[in-house]
Amino acid sequence: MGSATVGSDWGAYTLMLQGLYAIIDEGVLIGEDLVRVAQDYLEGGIKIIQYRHKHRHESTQSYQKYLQRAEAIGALRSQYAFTYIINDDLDAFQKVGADGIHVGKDDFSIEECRKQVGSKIIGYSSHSLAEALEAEKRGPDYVAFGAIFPTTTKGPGHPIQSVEKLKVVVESLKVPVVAIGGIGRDNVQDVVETGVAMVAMISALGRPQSKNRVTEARYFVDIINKR
Ligand code: 3NM
Repeated sequence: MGSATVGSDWGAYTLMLQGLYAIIDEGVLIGEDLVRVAQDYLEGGIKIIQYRHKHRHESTQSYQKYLQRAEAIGALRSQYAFTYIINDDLDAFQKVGADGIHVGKDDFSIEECRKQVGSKIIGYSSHSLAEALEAEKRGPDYVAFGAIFPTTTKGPGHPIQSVEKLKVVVESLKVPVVAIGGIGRDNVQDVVETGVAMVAMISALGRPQSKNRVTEARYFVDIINKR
């Protein structure tokens, strides 16, 4: 599988860049208690959580609430050992003392992030082998590749890859790879068999709201960690 080593001074994190990678997306889990959601995922054994809120700047109030939630999720690290990643917001990353930041091509550059986060984790979203290889040269700690399957979480026109393409990316990169997009009960096994280091999910873990999220998280953690 993809190496999960992220640098010589990263001993404590070496094991944390692998396994199930839960994304708590404000736009998908609308109106829910996201700190509770995070807690359920952690109870279910998840070790990597990303908090993502693409509409955080709609008002000052919504940004403040977002920051409070970001902080509250991060504070769960006093109870659970997990890696906490903030999506595309260096200010929030600094304010909440997160373990890492995740960016894509329209966000802060990897170089800018590195200046600000030092040796903490930088993740980058890629949508082709060429982009993944090019991004890797710029020094992220992991590269995500997607969407592996069709997903309603991203808008229409989002590129859809395949398990075969994922396998090529996993074999071509030295940094750990995250598979993302449309992954759930029906296809997680195929994704795991590519040897990918991490498997990211938004809706399969958190939707519908009636799901027992602890059980759901544990189901996926067991499959992903079994290999
Ligand atoms: N990024 P779900 S696909 C946030 O291709 C995101 O980079 C993607 O959500 C990419 O697990 C995606 O609900 C959506 O499909 C993932």
